[in-house]
Amino acid sequence: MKRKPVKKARRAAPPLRAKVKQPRVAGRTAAAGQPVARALASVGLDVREKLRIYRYMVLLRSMDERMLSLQRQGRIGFYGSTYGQEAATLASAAALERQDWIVPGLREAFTMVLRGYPLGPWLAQLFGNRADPSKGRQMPSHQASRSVNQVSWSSVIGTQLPHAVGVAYAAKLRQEPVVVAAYLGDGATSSSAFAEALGLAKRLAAPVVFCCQNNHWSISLPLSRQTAETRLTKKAEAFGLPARRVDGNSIDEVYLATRAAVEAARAGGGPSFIELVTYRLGAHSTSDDPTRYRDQKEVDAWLAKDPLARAKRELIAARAWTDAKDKALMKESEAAVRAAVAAVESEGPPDPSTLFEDLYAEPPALLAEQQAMLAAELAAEPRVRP
Ligand SMILES: Cc1ncc(C[n+]2csc(CCOP(=O)(O)OP(=O)(O)O)c2C)c(N)n1
Ligand SMILES: [Mg+2]
Repeated sequence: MKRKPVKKARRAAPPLRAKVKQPRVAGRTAAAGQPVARALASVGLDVREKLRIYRYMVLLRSMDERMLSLQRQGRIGFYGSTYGQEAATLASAAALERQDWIVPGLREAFTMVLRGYPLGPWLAQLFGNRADPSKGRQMPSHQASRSVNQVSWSSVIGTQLPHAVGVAYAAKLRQEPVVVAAYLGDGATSSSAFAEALGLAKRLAAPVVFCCQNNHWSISLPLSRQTAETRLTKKAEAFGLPARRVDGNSIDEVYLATRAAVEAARAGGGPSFIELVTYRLGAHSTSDDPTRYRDQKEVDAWLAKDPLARAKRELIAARAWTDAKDKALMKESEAAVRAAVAAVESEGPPDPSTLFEDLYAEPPALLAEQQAMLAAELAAEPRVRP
């Protein structure tokens, strides 16, 4: 992921509307699911569910901090953090049902853990070792598991979106009550696949909710320079999709908007689009240094809107949380991450014979020959064996 170094700090991204409106029914056009959606939106978010989401946000923050440190120590090769986007990521995923699918962009690997996936194999994927369910074949941070209905990040920007429409359309053809959450960044709205996916989704009335994390940056390119139309909802409306813009750092707004859109899609209302307005507080990835292109003042302004601090304040105000409990949760989360690292890091590399698995039910003769050759080489040169 190379980028040209930019010497001058860029102009700050355009400010948000001072006040983001209360959640309302997804979209403006009539959709079959609207009564359900309206009912849900007026109920509000249960404080116990909000607390559950917050706990995972804290765990994700601990994970991000620890993994950045491990990457700098050379213990993992690469990491993409969700720093600053925890509410947008986890509160939207929490609005899905178990049978729903997540097709992520670049920030949503940890939604798997929220949906019940264990920390151990999730972490082992970063080490690419013997405990990694993807057998060391994927770039780190590209976790996936059928057990929680989630495919891996799409690092090729935008290409996940037509796939997500395909998954949703398949569910529709099978008459299954499945909705697909298709995540994307603000930058992905400028990809050709975005146009293909939204046009197709509308035409097929596919049950897909496009969850766009507008974090204001596409690596070193600010929103104002990568797209002429910075109100991303307008881009979705151009394809006939109902579109909402919400405060992506508010658990309540994200959850309620996503829930309404998901239930509308499930009830046959077709696709919709949600712009989650948030901010990438950290680097694009461990291969990036944002101090070379970004004004610290802009970062500081968003640090004051940190979704974790905000959720903590709101939960304390609702008498559902205390400072003491919060301190204990921080410690507990850090300890959980450290324990999971300790449990998987020492695993050796995947067995070389696994290179030949998973592609063919019956390997062709040429592949079988190569497998035998590798086995013979390894037997003759045991030092290269894991
Ligand atoms: C098709 C394609 N073009 C360019 C890139 C290089 N690239 C990687 S991430 C990125 C920016 C993505 O920005 P955005 O969609 O806003 O997601 P964010 O990283 O902010 O979550 C780019 C241009 C790529 N991976 N794929
Ligand atoms: Mg972005």
